[in-house]
Amino acid sequence: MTRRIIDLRSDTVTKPTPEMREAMANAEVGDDVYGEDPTVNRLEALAAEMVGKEAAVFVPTGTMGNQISIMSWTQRGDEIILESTAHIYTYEVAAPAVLSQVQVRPITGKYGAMDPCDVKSAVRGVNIHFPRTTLICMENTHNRSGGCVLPLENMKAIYDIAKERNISVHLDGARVFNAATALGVDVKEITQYADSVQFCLSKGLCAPVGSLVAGPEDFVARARKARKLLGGGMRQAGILAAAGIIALEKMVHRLGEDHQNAKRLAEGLSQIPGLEIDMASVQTNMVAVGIKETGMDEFGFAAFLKSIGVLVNPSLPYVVRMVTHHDVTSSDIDEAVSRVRDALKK
Ligand code: TLP
Repeated sequence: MTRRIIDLRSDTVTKPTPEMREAMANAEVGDDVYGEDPTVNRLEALAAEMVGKEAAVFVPTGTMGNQISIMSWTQRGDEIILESTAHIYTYEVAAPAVLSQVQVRPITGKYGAMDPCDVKSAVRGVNIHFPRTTLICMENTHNRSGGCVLPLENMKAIYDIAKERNISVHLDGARVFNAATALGVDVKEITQYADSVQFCLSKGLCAPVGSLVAGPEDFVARARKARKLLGGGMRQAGILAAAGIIALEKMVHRLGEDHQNAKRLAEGLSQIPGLEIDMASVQTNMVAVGIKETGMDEFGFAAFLKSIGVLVNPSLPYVVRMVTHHDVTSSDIDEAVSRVRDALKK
């Protein structure tokens, strides 16, 4: 009997819904480099409005969204502050160094949150030896900490420090709607503490492709030009934007289900001898599972789970990451837990 594959590697694996596919097929389109794609224009206006910013630009990926934001806020030789396991620092191929030619100043956080005192002391003073600190990046939800949510007070404290020193703040909000859902607030309550925000349509919101970068008009104009520089000026992108509009209008409200499934998964796995889960870190749709006692490392454990039809990603040393999303049900979660329990028993 072939077993159904339960794919918990990432919420990026979600497929577009039938409604998205229909909207994509029927989308009104034009050449977006001329600003003439009505569906892209509608998505950008909707996105800006939702996160409380003046304007937004549609980009192919979250990585490009973060990088054009850094390019648009900084100059060559500047320094940017971020948390030491931030996606921008860990998973974006050293793009801040390559594209913006800035130096990154990583700060160790707790559950993804930097201590505002550490941020304050990392901001450079005026000195002929020092680079200029021109940008602080935060990430909410925070991927490498296991999807933790930055508390609003933490974001505010860091934003206030930045504003005192005339520094811009960028939010990597790839999963900012998960953060808003977990906090039970409108997403604007979060994005108010950032000058610019990047958020993804292609993760828990199920769109096939795309992210948005939102912020002040002049910043978005620079970001649009940086997108062109990187080859991200798309033509009849309304085909993609049509799915993005449905992602924002119809998919945000259901993210709580993914969070409940993550808790269910974490509770189930935590009963299994050899697996260790910090329940305090299970705040959204991710579960970081410590596996040291199984005698396998994160790569070996991921391969072991693959052999029983459960896909996960290796994360930190002796930790694998499991992500819940639209395309796994609560019974898939129960099935995954029982497969892991049975396989480890053997
Ligand atoms: N994260 C992916 C992988 O790159 C690790 C995932 O599966 O979680 N910011 C954050 C916080 C992200 O988690 C991601 C994607 C991105 C940016 C980049 O988005 P894309 O993949 O669209 O470039």
